[in-house]
Amino acid sequence: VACLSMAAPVLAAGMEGKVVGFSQIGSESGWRAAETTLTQNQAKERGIDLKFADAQQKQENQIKAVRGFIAQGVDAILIAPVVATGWDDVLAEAKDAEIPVVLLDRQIEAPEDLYLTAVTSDQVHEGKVAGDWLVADVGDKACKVVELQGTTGSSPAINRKQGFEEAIAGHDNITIARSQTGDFTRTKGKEVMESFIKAENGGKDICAVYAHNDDMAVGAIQAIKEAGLKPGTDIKIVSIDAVPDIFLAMAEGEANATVELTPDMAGPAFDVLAAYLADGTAPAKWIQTESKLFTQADDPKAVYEAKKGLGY
Ligand code: GZL
Repeated sequence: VACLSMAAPVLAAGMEGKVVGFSQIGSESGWRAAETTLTQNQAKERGIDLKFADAQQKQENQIKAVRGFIAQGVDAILIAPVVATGWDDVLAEAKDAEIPVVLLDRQIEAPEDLYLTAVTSDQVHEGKVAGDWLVADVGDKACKVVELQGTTGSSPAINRKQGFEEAIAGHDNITIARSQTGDFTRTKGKEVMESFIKAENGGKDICAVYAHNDDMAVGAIQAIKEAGLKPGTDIKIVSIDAVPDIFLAMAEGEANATVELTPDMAGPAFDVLAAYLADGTAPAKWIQTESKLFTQADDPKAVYEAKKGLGY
């Protein structure tokens, strides 16, 4: 595992004129949109001809796009895999065509020789950091949590659930009363939170929301306010991504904690591809990006100002 600092990457040479196919999941969240923007910027700065395909969150569209890249004979392929399974066949086709594949921001369950490397955070750790924050915040008070899961079958949804459960294990005062996917979107996050509020005494019995990303948390905040409750005080809000809008909510006292996920996964991907395409240097199978907790104590207004220009 190679760990990365959050410092601005020094742009590596070696990819000028290369053709890279990028199968992106879609634009389901602010973080996803930022990853797309930063990938396109990185490609431009490095002289890469980026072929971009948006899959509208459907795996079959991603597989079709990858087959198209193989047919075009691209030099390399980036995939942000919407779900963790079902990739073996198309990755074997890329391997047969001797086209290296780099996974961005989500892992898959497949033989490691089918991809060059995966550039992702440690998503179990992200869930643990979120859970540890809540454990410290509630002390031994009884706390009923509702969970907004990411896309069903995606590695972040599986791993962030696991990490949060590890954090609250042994703290019997904290229980996850309801858990459902909000598919990483604001709209669905709001809808599911409305159903949780209805089911839990108008929301009065809910102590906290754990959302697998900030966009679902922002949707939940709207639902909580429409139910006449105060997000951030009546119901604590903890989520992941650290997109600018969660810091606006924090500055208003309407969100409490978020775990940062860098949207610049393409920089490290292009760096290792440059080396691999030059002389076959193979990177570690996992390039891990950092995770950092932010709370209301971290000057959220200033963080919002600093982040809002970074591709979101
Ligand atoms: C996590 C990434 C997730 C983000 C969401 O690595 O795949 O997908 O947390 C995005 O915002 O939709």
